[in-house]
Amino acid sequence: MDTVLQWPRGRLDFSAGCLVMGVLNVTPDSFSDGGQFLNPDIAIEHGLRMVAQGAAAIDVGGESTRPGSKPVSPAEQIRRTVPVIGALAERIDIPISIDTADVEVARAALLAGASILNDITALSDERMAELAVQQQVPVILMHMQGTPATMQAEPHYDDVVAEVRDFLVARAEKGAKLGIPKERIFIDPGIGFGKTLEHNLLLLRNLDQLVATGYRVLVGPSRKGFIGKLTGRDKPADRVFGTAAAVAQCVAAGASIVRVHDVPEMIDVAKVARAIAGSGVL
Ligand code: PMM
Repeated sequence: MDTVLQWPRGRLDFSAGCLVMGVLNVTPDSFSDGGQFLNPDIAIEHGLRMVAQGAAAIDVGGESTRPGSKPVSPAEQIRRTVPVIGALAERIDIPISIDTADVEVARAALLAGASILNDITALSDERMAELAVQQQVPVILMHMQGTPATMQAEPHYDDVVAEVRDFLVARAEKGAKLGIPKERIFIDPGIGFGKTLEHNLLLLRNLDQLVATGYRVLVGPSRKGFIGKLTGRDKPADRVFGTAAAVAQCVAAGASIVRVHDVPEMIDVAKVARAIAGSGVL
């Protein structure tokens, strides 16, 4: 796999090792930053701040997927995200991804200037793959057991690492068969999506098995519930150091991107972890 991923409307350079993607949720109810960036001006300002802090990409979402959350209509997701994506795309030159499982939202976001599809349902709707092929953009395919409304009720696996890996490889192969070039497919274990604390730990501990599939790996451990359980920190914003430990492990295991809320802090973590791992040129 080349160290630089290039597509008609974007570029990501992995030569220094794992990159940091900043999260920008334009929602009233995301578990960590819900309500903070619902005002488009404030969202745009935060996006620009993360770029200035060194984010390699920005992930914009208009639907909370926290445990127990209800789906948001495509029209409302578009209303929330498109103005923010449009304004950011005019001013920044790093890729913007759209966090949605809805193909209409994805299409509108790409039209507004996004250039990566972040699909937490991993091509459950084949039209998402067709859109990626037609628009020549990378896709992020995430594993989830159940749906956000029900996923934390009673997650069960016989072998969580093998099942998540096999699911992701199957979906990535489906995407490749539909015409998405392999190097443009990222796989993501979906930390917290239908997983107990033990499941999340096993996935992070064995992340090298996802990396060994040959697909680039993206991981989103940032401020999540498993960190709260381990540290006793109820407020997501207080989970920055816990997130740092998870990010260090992702970098050590060979992940290509970590999706985080605390961009400058995790860039420092990534720099040190990359240097220790001996990845990239420093
Ligand atoms: N986590 C959230 C939302 N979208 N997308 C990917 N690819 N991976 C994740 O782990 C992920 C995601 C959870 O909510 P947040 O936006 O509040 O972090």
